[in-house]
Amino acid sequence: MDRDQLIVPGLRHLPANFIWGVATSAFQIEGAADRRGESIWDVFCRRPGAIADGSDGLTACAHVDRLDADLDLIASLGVDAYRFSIAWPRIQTEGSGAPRSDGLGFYDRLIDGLLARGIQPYATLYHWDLPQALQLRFGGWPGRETAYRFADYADTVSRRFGDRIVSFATLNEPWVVAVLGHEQGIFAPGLRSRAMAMQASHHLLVGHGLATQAIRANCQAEVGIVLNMSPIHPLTDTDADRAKAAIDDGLINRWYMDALHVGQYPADVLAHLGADAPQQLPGDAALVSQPVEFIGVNYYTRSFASTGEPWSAQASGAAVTDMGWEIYPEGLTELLVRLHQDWKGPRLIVTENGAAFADQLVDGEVDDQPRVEYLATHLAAVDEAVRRGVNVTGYFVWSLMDNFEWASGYRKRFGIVHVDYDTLKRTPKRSARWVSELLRQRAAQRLANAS
Ligand code: GCO
Repeated sequence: MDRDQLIVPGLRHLPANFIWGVATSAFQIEGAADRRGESIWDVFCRRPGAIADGSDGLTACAHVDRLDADLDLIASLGVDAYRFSIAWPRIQTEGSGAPRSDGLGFYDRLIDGLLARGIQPYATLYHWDLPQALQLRFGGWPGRETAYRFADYADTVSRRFGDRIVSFATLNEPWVVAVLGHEQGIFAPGLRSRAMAMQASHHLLVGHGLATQAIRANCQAEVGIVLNMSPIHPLTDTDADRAKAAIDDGLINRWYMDALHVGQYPADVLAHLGADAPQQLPGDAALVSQPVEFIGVNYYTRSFASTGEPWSAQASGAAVTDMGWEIYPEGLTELLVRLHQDWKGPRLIVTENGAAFADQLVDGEVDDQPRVEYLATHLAAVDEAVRRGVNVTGYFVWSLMDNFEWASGYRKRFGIVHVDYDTLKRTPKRSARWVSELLRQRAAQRLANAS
């Protein structure tokens, strides 16, 4: 691919100080399970049929034991920042009490290694790997005590790392944790109760609020939360599908955005939930809706609502990724503009965007042109949102490297770096070269503009 094909035409509206990054999560890449406590995902992986290929995260990409080489890999991309998550069970084996010195030591090395390479550490406190001991003692997130334990964990982490972490996200995707984990049962802990899911959702947000207070007491890092959101379109133009779209939008988008901005859950959703609506305590609303510096937006595709289909029915004939998700970059512009217009909240960061494709390593190369095109079109969609007045300040590619894709195991590859799971060899794909060339050209443009 020659150079002039590499830049994304038209990225004229992203600010010069726009943050460019790549993202991962602890359970999906770290491995070294012998040096942390057990999480609910370790238990879920042992459930027959839970994971498509019967795999687990015990080894994953063995990132803990390949830290320096992986830090060099991240630096080679030319990114400004790296979004990673801290494994709660690697800090507190059973989710409470004195922190593990080996766990603190690992994240010290990770954070110091990033800073030494000029890369800003963006840490997520919770990316789904709840200590199993809290599931057993308090029932996990449906139990309010878990939110208090989370605040204690956030206090421990922000005391230790808050002097070097640029940005803390308290939670990654509370909707996925609550609904896929507690209502649909397809993620850990594999429960099937809408009432428990909605109570978990509320306690996750209470935990977010308590953790935000703990972080603010300990350091100057920015604080936010990461939400998975999508435009929800009726599959057909019928009253039934339009009504379904309104409620689905309420459950996945408005539930969190309203709670975080105004401290109230949407009335139509509460009515829809009836007896499954969560129990709240006095003071929860103010706790949940305390100001944060950013909302992280994880976007992959739009969803369709149909009375005939559960979530994310796809438009027939659309181009899709290896996950079966429609490739719909316009949806990212639509979502960002809507979030800006409807909530006028803090600045937005695209904390995850990327795609799985059936990548093939051929003669030491992975030509993932479809992923280059996915990233290029979605970056252009962010640029268009900025042109339309949305304050988007960063974009993180999901993901740095192929990794454990939850219930799909290792069958779905999202990385811009290929991982051979037999040898754990990392091989930058065409998309990694494209990202580093794009960032090289952006840096050159910044220099030219500054001179
Ligand atoms: C999510 C999670 C990631 C996933 C990625 C692909 O957004 O679901 O944050 O851990 O791996 O999104 O599904």
